[in-house]
Amino acid sequence: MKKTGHASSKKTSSDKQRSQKQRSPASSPRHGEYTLAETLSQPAIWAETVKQLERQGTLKRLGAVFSSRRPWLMVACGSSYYLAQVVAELWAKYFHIPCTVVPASELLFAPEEILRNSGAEQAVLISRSGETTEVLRAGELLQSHGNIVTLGVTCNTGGALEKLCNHTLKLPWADEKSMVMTRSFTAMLLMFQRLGARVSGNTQLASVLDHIPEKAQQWLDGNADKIRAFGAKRKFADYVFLGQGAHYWLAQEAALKITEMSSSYAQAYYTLEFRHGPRSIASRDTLITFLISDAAAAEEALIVNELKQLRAATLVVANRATPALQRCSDLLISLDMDEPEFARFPVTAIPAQLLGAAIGVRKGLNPDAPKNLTRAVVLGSNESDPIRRSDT
Ligand code: F1P
Repeated sequence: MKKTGHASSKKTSSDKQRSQKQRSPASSPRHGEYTLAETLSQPAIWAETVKQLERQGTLKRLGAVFSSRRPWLMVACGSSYYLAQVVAELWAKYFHIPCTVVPASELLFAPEEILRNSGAEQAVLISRSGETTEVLRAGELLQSHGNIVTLGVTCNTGGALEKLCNHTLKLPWADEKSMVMTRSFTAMLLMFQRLGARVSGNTQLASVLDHIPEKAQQWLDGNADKIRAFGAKRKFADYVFLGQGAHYWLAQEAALKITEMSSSYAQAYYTLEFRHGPRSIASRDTLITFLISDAAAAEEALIVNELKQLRAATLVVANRATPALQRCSDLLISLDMDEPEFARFPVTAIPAQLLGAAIGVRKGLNPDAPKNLTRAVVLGSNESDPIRRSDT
């Protein structure tokens, strides 16, 4: 029995965007126009996500099917894979939910090991497009293991993913016209934060998310231009993103944004791991962005200073500005939110989205349609494509 949560019939932002698609060639968008508009629309999209989930009773329904006690497996690709890793870290830390995350390709090449080691009884397949071949193949594989209940999460109401999952949660209002994921990433993140609270019965923690859309709007109004101007001002040879805990996976997503939007080389590390070798690249041609976490803030501030001494450019994203951070940041972006760190993760994802788009446009590229990329990675037909383990 397939159950779906999908947008109401009223004209959603996706419908409005579709009507935009018919825009005359004369009004073709400027480079990065869609990406910027979608990035700046995130607070409104987050509010719409909460409204739609409430209206459709989606979390209540899924909360009756899925459990915080039985092991989960999350399967995705690209930005959706990094999203799944952020979710698994938050679910483990705040809700003690056991969750393994793998790229879809890994499940296809080592299905028995992954299913045995994870003990998965519940699986989530995340795909904004709902068309990524590796994810669909993973869905087919999980279908053949009848004892695993599956949830598909997508922003495409008509994607192939839905046919392969027992349940599907759709967020079409969060989809992008840009090829690059921005608001779909954070809207799905917010949904998973609420889903984790729901299945673990910790609805009190979900309530700290309630005011994030309006606080994020205020924060964007005061910081978006600063970040964009910083990205447009100077090109760097290397972009590094550092974070601890779940921030490490936001750092991975940040690096992917820079690479996709500006065809630049970007790397991500656990902050303290950077000393163990990668530090050798620090120079005036390197921009190092720190996603400061509550637990590691004091130590991370020392590293910001250390790398400033090595003449690296430093961009610091922290909840509160401190004199120490002020002294060694070329740009210090503070969220200044009273909410606990749990509520701040979606906002922390935004600076790299703005930075990547600004760098891409400065380089004369179009972040809306990055070179060499497609909106979804759709591979050949079954018999021709190599995604099969040689011994199966
Ligand atoms: C996954 C993905 C995107 C990436 C590009 C290609 O898409 O890897 O993360 O930015 O668009 O596809 P999906 O499975 O989430 O649709």
